[in-house]
Amino acid sequence: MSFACGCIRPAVRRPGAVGASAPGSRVRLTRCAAAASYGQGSTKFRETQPMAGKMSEAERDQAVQKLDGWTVAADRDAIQKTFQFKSFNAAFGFMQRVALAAEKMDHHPEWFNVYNRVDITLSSHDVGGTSERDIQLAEKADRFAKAFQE
Ligand code: H2B
Repeated sequence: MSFACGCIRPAVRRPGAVGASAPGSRVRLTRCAAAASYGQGSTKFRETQPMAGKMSEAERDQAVQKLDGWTVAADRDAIQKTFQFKSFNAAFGFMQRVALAAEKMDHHPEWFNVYNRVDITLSSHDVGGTSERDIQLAEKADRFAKAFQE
């Protein structure tokens, strides 16, 4: 069984539940919590929000210019930015905000953190390049960063 969110996850067994599955039997699959709630991963979201397709180079370059400090990656069709904060606490607080937004969007960053620095690369793996989802997540990241850089 699979779901619109793409999640395939074994059902959580409650302690004391009767009827262990026989060896080799199929695990019962259930819908993930993220998809069950009204988030971007939900069926409802997928029905109302078509997936943004791959941008042309010209569209991507124009969109990146409008962002604050984002550049096109040298070696692939992706956008990137390095964020600096006053402390690890601030950097990690920022990452938590981005992570929650990313999960809601079902669109996740590639990132690297050391102490007060966070390098983020955004690309849409499903279309093999940059899409409007990357631009939207970049804008959110910029907004969250401001709050943690004050
Ligand atoms: N994140 C990013 N950055 N690109 C994707 O194409 C993508 C994602 N796809 N997060 C999602 C999850 C996909 O793997 C699931 C199955 O919807």
